[in-house]
Amino acid sequence: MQSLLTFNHVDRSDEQPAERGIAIAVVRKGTDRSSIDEYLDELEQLCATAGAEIVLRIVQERDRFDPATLLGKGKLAELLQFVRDYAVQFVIFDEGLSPVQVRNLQTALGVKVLDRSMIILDIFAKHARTLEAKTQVELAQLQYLYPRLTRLWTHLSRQYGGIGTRGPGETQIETDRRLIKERIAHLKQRLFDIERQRAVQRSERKDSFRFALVGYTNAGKSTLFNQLTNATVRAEDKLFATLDTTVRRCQLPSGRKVLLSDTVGFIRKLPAHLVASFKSTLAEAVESDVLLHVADATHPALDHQIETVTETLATLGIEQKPHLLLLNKVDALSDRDARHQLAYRYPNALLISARTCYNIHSLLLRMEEYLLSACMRMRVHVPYHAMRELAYIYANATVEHRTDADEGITIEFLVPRAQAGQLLSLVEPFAPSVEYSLEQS
Ligand SMILES: Nc1nc2c(ncn2[C@@H]2O[C@H](COP(=O)(O)OP(=O)(O)OP(=O)(O)O)[C@@H](O)[C@H]2O)c(=O)[nH]1
Ligand SMILES: [Mg+2]
Repeated sequence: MQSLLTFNHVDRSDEQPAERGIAIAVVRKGTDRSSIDEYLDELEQLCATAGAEIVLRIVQERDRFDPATLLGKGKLAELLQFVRDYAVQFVIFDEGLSPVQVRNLQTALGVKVLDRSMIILDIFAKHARTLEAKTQVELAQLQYLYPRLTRLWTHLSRQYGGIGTRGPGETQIETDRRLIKERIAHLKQRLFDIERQRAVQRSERKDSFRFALVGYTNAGKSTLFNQLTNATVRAEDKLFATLDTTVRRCQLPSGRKVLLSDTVGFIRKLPAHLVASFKSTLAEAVESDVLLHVADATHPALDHQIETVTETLATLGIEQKPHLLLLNKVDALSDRDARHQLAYRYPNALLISARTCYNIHSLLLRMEEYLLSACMRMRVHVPYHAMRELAYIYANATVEHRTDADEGITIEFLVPRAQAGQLLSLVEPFAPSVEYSLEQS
């Protein structure tokens, strides 16, 4: 019985020809055509990442949406004809479908019917590697599928298989809601335990200044991360190549060190369950000092992608955090004018190329500015009998300068504002033998 609920992914992309499908956007009359194209381009890219090919795109403009099937009867008949003519295995809708709509459409069309969330969940399932990511994906999938996990789901996966149906319950008919609930509770507990461990690790790093890379999926976060930290995390031309968080040290031009994290990317209409399940993965970004928002400057939907990321940051409650917009991939922009236009449209952004390292030094200098503006400079004279305190300073601050004299050691260091008070209270008991001066950078 347990296997019913265990996540069960089979990667078919290398073994079988890609599944073929029709992508359909049902929009209100008068919706801007270029946005619709963007949505369908992205849907097609999502399908390609999941291992499927879109052979036909349909846009259906409507004044009102039919609650039972989204489409009207006439359109549905037309769609059925396309399904037959093109011999496709699935139809995917850009909008969210209710379980009832999925069922009705499936009955009418005789093929698998998917929506955007299902394909995103499918890709997450395909790319999850770590225990944490697998647990998060399974939880999100079960929560998403819970209302659908009646006979419909097992019927679906048995009948059609393939993309959009990978997940719990592939092989068995018993879809006992009680068991699913138990599994959800179990996964939540497991995530809670993982999060507790993570919290301990994060608290050990809390004295370091932290930057987090965030951004739309495929913007180049991992490529930039590798450049800045000499790491080798997976970076590829795929949506959601990264599903977990990696933290590494990054050295700034002055030699000062900060921490940098790379994490899962965002996308338009990211299923709410996924955001909720990935909370522990995103905690590093939530608790960072500065966000580095990486955007793909060559993408036709650049503005919308930036907006989506800003909205997602707002749902995480961190849209007010200091952040720097990085317009990446400028090496691939065709002409100089394009760069100038970007610089004009986004005056506060930094144009970079993670691939060719263009402006990476400027980025490091900007990071240094953030660090300095959040720190205080202190100069302390420590007598030789206070070596324990000296060691404490070395452990908790960035020592910039040290002079050894007969009567003791004078050191100058940077300490994050938040820790300056604590450090002072430690140093003050030495008064009057200890002098200190504060200089704000
Ligand atoms: N031309 C160009 N391509 C880049 C640049 N940076 C990244 N890429 C390419 O963009 C694709 C995505 O890069 P990743 O670093 O995996 O992007 P990501 O933001 O980590 O993506 P996810 O983890 O999937 O959300 C890869 O094919 C990279 O080689 C760049 O500066 N210029
Ligand atoms: Mg990545």
